[in-house]
Amino acid sequence: MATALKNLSEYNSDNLIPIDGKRFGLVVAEWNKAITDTLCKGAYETLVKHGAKPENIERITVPGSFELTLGAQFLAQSSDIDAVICLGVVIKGETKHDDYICHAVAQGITQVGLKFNKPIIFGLVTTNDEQQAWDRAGGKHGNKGVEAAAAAIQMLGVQLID
Ligand code: RBF
Repeated sequence: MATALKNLSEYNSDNLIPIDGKRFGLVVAEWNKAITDTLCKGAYETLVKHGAKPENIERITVPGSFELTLGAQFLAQSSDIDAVICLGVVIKGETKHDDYICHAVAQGITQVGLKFNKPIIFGLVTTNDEQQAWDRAGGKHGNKGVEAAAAAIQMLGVQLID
């Protein structure tokens, strides 16, 4: 299983460009708020660690992960924002709601990224239970928010190469 091998807080800094002039949007779902706040902290601290100015990081909250896509679009349509990081936690329940939400978010985020030609990062933790989610929000598998922020920075570097 990939997550058993990869610690989400470990990434290769060699690929990351300086981001002191860049502006970031964070879209954070309120479902499973304690966990998504921890993901958000990991993402925020990673951006600041790599030179982002706190005033250049805009956070918005949306009700649940399903709304991450529209939240991302609100931010992406602003010419000020260079990259958007979407953070949510979807935990399996008795029904297939998790499947519908995850597929909708994956497709929606892809569309927003292609429409606005900006990195829109899929920072969705999808697990069978709450403990597995905590394991990926600063627990034994690291923090998905850190990984998502590193992906955003790396993608901004990729854009520069043409
Ligand atoms: N949103 C999440 O971010 N994570 C969840 O695990 C989650 N589970 C849900 C389970 C059910 C049965 C429903 C109806 C909604 C759930 N949502 C969850 C909320 C969803 O993303 C969205 O905010 C609401 O459906 C309103 O559009």
